[in-house]
Amino acid sequence: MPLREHDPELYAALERERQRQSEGVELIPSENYVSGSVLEAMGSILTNKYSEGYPGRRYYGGNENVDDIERLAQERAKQLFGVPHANVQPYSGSPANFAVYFAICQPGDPIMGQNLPDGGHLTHGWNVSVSGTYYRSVPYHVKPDGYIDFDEVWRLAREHRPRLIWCGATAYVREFPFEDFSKVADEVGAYFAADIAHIAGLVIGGVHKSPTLYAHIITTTTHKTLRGPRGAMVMVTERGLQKDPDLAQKIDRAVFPGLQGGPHDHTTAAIAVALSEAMRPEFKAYAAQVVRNAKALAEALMAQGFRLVTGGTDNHMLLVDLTPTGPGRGIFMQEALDRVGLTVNKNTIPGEPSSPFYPSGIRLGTPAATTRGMREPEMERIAEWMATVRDRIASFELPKDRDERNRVLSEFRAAIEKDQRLIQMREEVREWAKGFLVPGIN
Ligand code: DSN
Repeated sequence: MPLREHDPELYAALERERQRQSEGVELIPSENYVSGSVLEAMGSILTNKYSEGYPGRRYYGGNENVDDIERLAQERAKQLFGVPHANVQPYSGSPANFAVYFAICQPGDPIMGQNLPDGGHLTHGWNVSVSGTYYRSVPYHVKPDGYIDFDEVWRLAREHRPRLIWCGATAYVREFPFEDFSKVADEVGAYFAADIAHIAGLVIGGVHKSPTLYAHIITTTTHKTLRGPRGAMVMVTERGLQKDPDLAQKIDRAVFPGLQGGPHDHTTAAIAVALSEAMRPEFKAYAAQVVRNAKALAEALMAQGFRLVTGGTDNHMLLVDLTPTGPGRGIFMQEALDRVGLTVNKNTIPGEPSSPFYPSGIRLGTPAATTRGMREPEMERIAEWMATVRDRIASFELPKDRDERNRVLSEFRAAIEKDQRLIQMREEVREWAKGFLVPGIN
């Protein structure tokens, strides 16, 4: 029975989301639209199977087809990233990173990663995460100009002799200095893990330096610029095997049985499909356009008077510093842009003067819009809309006092609901966005 008839309530919500995804512009840099083929693999009967173990070494019968599928995904990952070992089973990025800790660290070991409010990831040692509580986290920071403070990285590494150093972030707009990190790791005897979740598709596309020659371990999600299903991989490089010949087995044991049970075979299949898509020449062209669009959007936003962290971007992402109009304004901008169908996320900026929940910036990126075929002229249009939205909400300031803040936020939400220019803009965005096909939907 079709889902529409089988579960109309759920179907209606799904339809609303389908509409939201096609009638707005997705600018969250960690999101993308997968192909119809990836969706087909993801929604397949493989979800019915249990497959604890690895190809040829399972704890359940009936895995001959799943073995073939998982081997395909592994081989494609190895070929694309030029690594000798790939584990494609982690459920998502955070479990992939925890597998790295479980494979090579003991509780209490010093570890280094980019500080969360400076753009780093929760799992790289932030204090509310297991990574910052079971291990002794020594975070490094970005300088006021937004670039990684490499003098600090050297100083902290020499002082604390970390077991593991992470390079990778969720809000960093410049090329990662993988080679420099490998020098630091070598000098202090640390493992060097590159978390390329955000930029994996750019690495494959040749528009961001690859960490393969420098890192011992590479982790990545598969659903961001890589344009696959929600999932992740942990890869071990030749360098990693030179440092520790057992590293691949340690990673595999950490993923299963260390942290996980049965792999999600439907996700493994969809990862294999996405990796095959990433091997095609069109994917290189896509990755290059993602970066061109990000640079065009950066230029257009700056021309509209926005201030960007580091003054631009090298990758798919932009970080807008809204402090010239007051601290903590990320929430106003995110919600007002949502109102007109432009989806971004509020984000901290270097030296954040407010708080992570009420940060002073917004983060945006071009992977999803580029998948829909948007190009440089469309980036200019988006920047114009963003500038108008900024000007419409310029009178709202975020109070420090909680009750006062709630009052202002209520007033703000009521104001953007009835602002005639924003209502009109919602229709403009809707009509315009519908002209760009969404894979898997149109
Ligand atoms: N949630 C991801 C992102 O948006 O960058 C990081 O885990």
